[in-house]
This record gives sequence, structure tokens and C-alpha cells, in this order.
Amino acid sequence: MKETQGVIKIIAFTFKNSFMKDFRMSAIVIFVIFAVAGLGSCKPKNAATAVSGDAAQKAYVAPGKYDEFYNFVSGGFSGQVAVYGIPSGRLLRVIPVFAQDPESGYGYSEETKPMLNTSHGYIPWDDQHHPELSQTNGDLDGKWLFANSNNTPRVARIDLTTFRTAEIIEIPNSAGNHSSPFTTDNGEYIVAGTRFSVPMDNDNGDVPINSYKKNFKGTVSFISVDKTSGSMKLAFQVLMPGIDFDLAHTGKGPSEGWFFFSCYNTEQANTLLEVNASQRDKDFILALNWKMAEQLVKEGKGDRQNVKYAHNVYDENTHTATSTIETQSVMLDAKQFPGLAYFIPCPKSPHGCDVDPTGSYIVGSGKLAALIPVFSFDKLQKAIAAKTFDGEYAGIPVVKYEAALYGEVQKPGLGPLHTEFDGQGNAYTSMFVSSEIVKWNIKDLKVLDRAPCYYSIGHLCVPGGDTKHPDAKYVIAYNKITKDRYLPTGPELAQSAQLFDISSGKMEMILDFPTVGEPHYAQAIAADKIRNSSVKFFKIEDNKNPFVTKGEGQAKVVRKGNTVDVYMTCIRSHFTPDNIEGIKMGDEVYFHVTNIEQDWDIPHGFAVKGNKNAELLVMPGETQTLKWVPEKVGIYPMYCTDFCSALHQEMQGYVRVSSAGSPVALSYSTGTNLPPADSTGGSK
Ligand code: K7E
Ligand code: CUA
Repeated sequence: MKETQGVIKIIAFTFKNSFMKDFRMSAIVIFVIFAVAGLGSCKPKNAATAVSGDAAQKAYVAPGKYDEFYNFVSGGFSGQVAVYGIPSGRLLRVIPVFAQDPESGYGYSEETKPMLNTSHGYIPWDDQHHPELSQTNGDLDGKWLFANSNNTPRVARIDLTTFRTAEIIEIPNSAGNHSSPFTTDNGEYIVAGTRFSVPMDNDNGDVPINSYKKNFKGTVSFISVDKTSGSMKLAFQVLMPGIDFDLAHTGKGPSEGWFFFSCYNTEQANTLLEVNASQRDKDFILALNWKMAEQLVKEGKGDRQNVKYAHNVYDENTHTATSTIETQSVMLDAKQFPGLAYFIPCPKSPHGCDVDPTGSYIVGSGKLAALIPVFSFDKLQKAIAAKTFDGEYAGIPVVKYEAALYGEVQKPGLGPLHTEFDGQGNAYTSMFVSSEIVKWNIKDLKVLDRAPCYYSIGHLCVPGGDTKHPDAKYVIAYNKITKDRYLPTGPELAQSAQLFDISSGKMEMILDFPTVGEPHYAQAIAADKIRNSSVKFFKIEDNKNPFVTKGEGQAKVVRKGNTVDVYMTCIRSHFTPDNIEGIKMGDEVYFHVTNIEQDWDIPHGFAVKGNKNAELLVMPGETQTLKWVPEKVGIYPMYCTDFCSALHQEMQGYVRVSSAGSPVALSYSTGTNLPPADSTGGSK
């Protein structure tokens, strides 16, 4: 513990000086300390005993009992979203979103491959940072979960009745879709701000990198969401100066109609950003009047641009995704429309940008700052009306810091990143460098409580913590480093979450649980808002897949040239057909497998020897297709991969592959042994 405090003292000292002198040097020192704090030996000696037996009881959910909350946690570089139960920390499901998933066949089956299509072609991976639950009137409505991808800019919508990805839309004129997918408070739009500024898609991108200031631009995009179907559409984009957009949150209440984005690299550096983008004492929070933008677009303002981006939709009736390349976007140049955008100075490379439940306060978190600035929406409006500006930046007015500032939380800790709220006037801010959660009061800006995290917390989550009415029973920390917390597993250790009970007014740690991939942001919602609308199986009569087989009597194998379509059913515990002959070398075989069960939780799997994709995992009432191109003459077993009954191990069959010119006729059967054993034919 002493060592930790020592390190914190050094950091504090560095910060103090950094305000007076050249920030460049201190930034380097701070980064060194980051490394020491992260990797070093400063583990509190009592870390292992931070939870009392009494506290652990609070996280205990007895066998057979349900959790109170669903917790949707970003999978980071796994590209997926994981679902945990809270307070138990039990992993319930990993939802495949931006990466192929061999467990479910997502991205491998013919029906789901189009979900991962982009303007760059098929991309089976991404880096997922922020899950966002849909909101109506500023509260969670339990309909959808949105997810961003950071690398190839995309936004996904997950249907919370099926826990499946229903739609993915790519964002043109963007690179590194980080400040996304945050919702407006009544669910009209999802925003997507570019982290990396780049030349716009239609500009000549073949320019020197050091022409950044001239040629690189930023954008923030608004994707409209249909209230009933959830269907997404790129509504408009706003052209911004070439800086980095990091995080965002919607206004609400008095600030409804506005959106706030944190920005860094206002230095417009294009190399060694850790030094070069840390020079200015303040970067910005962008306040954007999206209602005005919407109105401008309605009036026909903005540039109609020809761009290319993929829009992928999964149809629940055909169980099939389609990918369309869209070609239109509307771009509003922020500096051409006075009143649309304002910059608020925010200290030291802000990261988090959070709005309190009343919508009156905007919290910026400068990741190199030793204080937390809180801005007042009311003061911001007054400053705008009185034009209390500090000049402009790239044509956009910069509001005077003091004119928008409500106040600063002094000495909250080090490296503030993200803030969530409890709805009772308090905020919880994660402190990366000092590795703790700090609770403070929004009105008087006094620190009320602090709880150490093990170690290096990034985001944190209060259920409904970014809505009008948080469900503030818990706060959950998502940590980058877990050294000494879990059994070693080679060079990489599990990432982790830590659960704190906050119902008493004090933070009390009650649980550690490891997470899948890297957890960045997470959201949680009362289980009752989702679980009763959960789909149990798909109705077979509603199945509109063009290759559906609605009963065993309709199973068949059809050849068209060298394409062979196998219309196959599965039900406990056999496939129909389960013997197939007459497949020839050079054939492309498509197994269209329909699960004709009509019961909850009875998927069947399907795999055939040598298939170069993954299994299919077919839900009751659903059809999925596996493509298979045999490469050698012979007998190929196929089988069910999901233990579905006592006779699961009997759920198998064979495919016979003959040479290209072989006389073996196409035949298929279940239980009748076709063709007769003496019609050998064969390829030998
Ligand atoms: Cu702070 Cu990508 Cu939201 Cu990670 S981000 S922590
Ligand atoms: Cu079907 Cu195992």
C-alpha cells in the first residue's frame, strides 16, 4: 500500500508542476508512471482480502435463481458483446457481432456471411468498445442493444428478443468509430464520431501524411433508428475540423436536442501523439445542436455525396442476411451553419463525456488532468447568447471555459476517464492512473467516497447510469489489468470486472469476475425489462428461408449442374436424409439444415468432415446453410455437434463422394438404405 501511495504522490507532484511548465515533458513522465503503476509492483498487500465473507453473500445468487440485471459488456478486440448476470457475475452468453463465431456458425453460414460485409469486402473481425441500450423518453426500453466497431467503422443493432445481431451499418467518411454508438434520449438517432481524422472518401487520399492540417477532416454521423422496427439509416453527417473525436453523450431534459462529444488532438498532430497531442492545456468538448442539423437537412441543406458503405440486415423470417451497398450521404459543414456547433475548452485530452440524469451538467474527463470539470448547460446557453467566446477554432466558436464551467472537482484522483450517475445527485468517476472509483456530489463537487480497483479501471457502469433514472444498486468497474487476482494463465491474464454494492451510500466491493476480451464500456438493465419478451423458438410455419424443409417428407437432394442443394431436416435424434450418394468431385454442396423442433433450447448442430468453415448451430424452426466442397473421393461422416438427447451420439450420417465421371446416381435416404447395396458403381 505504501508503494502505491508513493507513486500517487509522485504523480500528484508531476501534475502540480505540469500546470506551470512545459506540458510536453511532464506528459512523458506521466506516461512512464502509467507504465510503472500498471505493470509494477505496487499491489496493495491486502488486495486478496478486500472482500469480506459478508460482502460475498450479496453477490451470491443461489443455484436455480435468476440474476437481477443483465450486464452487456463490450468484448474489445474479440469483436463481440458478452452478457453477464448481475450480481452473480455469471457469463450467460457471448453475442457474435463483428467477428465470426465458430460456436454458432455466425459469419460462417451462408445466411450470416453478409452480416460481415463492408465496402472493403468481407471483414470477420473488429474492435468493439461501447454497447448502448436503446432509450425511450430518456429511459431504457429493453428493445435493442447497439454496438460500435472501432477499426472498420460500423454500428450494429442487436435484437434483445433473440440476443442476435439484427443489423450492421457501415459509416462512410470515418475511421476508428470510437465515439459511438450513443443514443439520443428518445432513441431518434445513434451517433458515430470518427476517432481518426482522414481525408474524406471522395477526396484524393493520396496525400503526404504531414499535410494533415490541410487535408484531414473529422465527421460526426447521425444514424436514424425506426421506433418500431429498429431499422437504421445514415441520416446525415457533420463535417468537423481534423481532430480526434473520442466519446459522446446525449443531452436530455433542458439539454435535449444537443449532443456532446469529447475531442483531443486539437494540436492536429500526425505523429507521436503521446507527446504532440498533449501540448495544449485544453482540448474541447463539442456541443452540437442535432435538432438544428435535422432541420437543416429537412430544408435540403448540406452536400449530397456519393459514397459507398455496406448496410446489412438479418431477416428474422428468412433467417437470412442481405448486404446492400448504399451510395448516398448528406454532409453538413459545421462552420457554414452558425449555431450548429460550439467548442467548450476541456483540460488535458478529454476522454469521457458524460451528462447527468437531469441533463443540466456535462462532465468532461481529461485523462491527464488532476481535476474534473463540470459544465453547466444553462451557462453554456447564456454564453452562446452573449457570445462570450474565446475566438474560434477552424471556423467554430470556442466558448470561454469559465463561461460554461459550473465548477471543478478538486483532487478527485488521477487520470479521470468515465463518469456514471446514481440519480441521487452523485457521480462515480473512474480513475485510470490512481486505479479507483471516486464518488462525488454534483451540486457541491465534493468527493464523498473512493474505492480502489484492481487494477487500472477503464469504464464503469451503473445500471441505467446514463439515463434519466438510474437503477443505482451497483457500480461495476471494468479493469485493464488483473495481475495477482486470478490463477495465472500464461502470458495473458483475464481482464476483469469488479462489482460494488452502492445501496448503502458507500461503495463496497462484493465480487470479481473475469470477462471475455477487453471490457471497455458496459450497460446493465433490470432483467424484467427483457426476459419476458425473449424468443423461445422460431415458428416453423413462419420460416420463409428459400431452402426451408418443413417436414421430413419434403427432404430432398437436388442437383443443378455442379451445385447440389441438400434440403435436410433435423429432429431428435436424426437427420433426414442421413445417407447421401452421388456427390461428385467438383461439386459445391450446400447443406440447408432446418431444425424442425418446436421446443425451447433444442438446437441441433451440423458438421461434415473436411468442412472449411465452422459448424452450423440451428435453432428450432430455423434454416441455416453450410457450404462444403469435398476435395477427395471417399466417405464423409456428418453429425450433430450439440448434445441434444440421450441418442445425440447416434445423430449422424454419411456422404459418399465419387470421382467426377462416376456413374453413381444421386440418391438419398433415411432408414431405407438407398441405393441397394449391389448397385456399386463407384469410382474405383
Ligand atoms: Cu475508455 Cu474505447 Cu470508451 Cu476503453 S474507451 S476504457
Ligand atoms: Cu442433435 Cu445432437
